[in-house]
Amino acid sequence: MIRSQLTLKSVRVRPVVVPLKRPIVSKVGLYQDWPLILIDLYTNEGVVGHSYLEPYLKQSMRYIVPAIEDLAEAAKGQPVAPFDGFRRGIGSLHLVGREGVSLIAVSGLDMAAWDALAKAAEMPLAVFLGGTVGPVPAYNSSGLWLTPPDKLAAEAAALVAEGGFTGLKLKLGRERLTDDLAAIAAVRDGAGPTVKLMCDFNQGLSLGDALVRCHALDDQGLYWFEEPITYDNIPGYVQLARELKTPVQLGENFYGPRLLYQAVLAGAGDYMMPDLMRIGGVSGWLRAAAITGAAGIPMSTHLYPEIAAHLMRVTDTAHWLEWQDWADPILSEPFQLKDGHLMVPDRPGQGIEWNEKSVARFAQ
Ligand code: SMN
Ligand code: MG
Repeated sequence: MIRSQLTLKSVRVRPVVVPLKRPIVSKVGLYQDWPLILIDLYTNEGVVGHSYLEPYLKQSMRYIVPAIEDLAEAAKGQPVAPFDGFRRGIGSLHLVGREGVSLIAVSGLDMAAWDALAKAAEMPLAVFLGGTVGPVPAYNSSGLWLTPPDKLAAEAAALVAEGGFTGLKLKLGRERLTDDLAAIAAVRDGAGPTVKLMCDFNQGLSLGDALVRCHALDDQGLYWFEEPITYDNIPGYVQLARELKTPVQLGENFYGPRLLYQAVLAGAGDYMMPDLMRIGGVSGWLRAAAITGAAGIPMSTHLYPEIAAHLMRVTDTAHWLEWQDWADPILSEPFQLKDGHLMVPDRPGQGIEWNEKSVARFAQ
């Protein structure tokens, strides 16, 4: 029997704030806890799609939640067809901007729509997209913030042990070079010499400072330099990527595949790592993956490890999955890690369901 099209009935959007094991101390802010927006997309056929967004700023949920609700209201009764929904959503919001909140809201609904479609087909999302379930190489990005270097060795050892990881993300860009060097040495000490160090500056440096700092760290054998400067300073990135031996990574702040395309064309980075909330959900990711795939640029994920793991199984130039356990508190069955890999579960859709008790506890 051919299953008829799913149609959108309603959407429930819930803000929660979950505790973090290790507070975030970074150039993008200090966070003791972490806001999540949970989206449930109900269809007239009874299938429910889930997704979540990580908007960083608790207060931003006040305006992102209604944007998602407005979009869903306008799509009521329409087919759950994410590519169409994407065009319709961004088309309706472009007058207030094609980027920022508009794209964030569209992305959240897009991910829930793909989840619903894969569930209706009774397939894991990776299988629905033409791939298979299985392990995805991951690095642990749940710590090593801009905290005192003398604490980092023990933390690095603990982060490796959380999943047999062979890669860790480390924040750099301290006031003094010697402190960055001390942080790198401490992490190597705790993690062991073979663990790859993905180094993130979170746009904290001016181009001049980035040239000085990155050249000074270029012989440290670091795995990548991530976002040394403002994400949209494309000529600056072109210069950094040309001058540095260490590969330059960027992309978590690209709003939509076109910005990524322009960065690829310009030669702005060796590696790219779109964020699902900004690139346009699953639809945006698939389009971005076609661009990096054609260009031969390795593509990594940013946040959203559960859905990102499915997408990595079908991404031509799939590189590294960024692992954080931040959504675990509200998931009924958090994903499993094995030997530095995140295991894509053999469950329908993304394979996430909410732990409603925790959701109630962390509700805003
Ligand atoms: C990041 C993510 C979430 C909070 C702070 C910093 C980051 C990353 O840029 O790449 O993980
Ligand atoms: Mg980053």
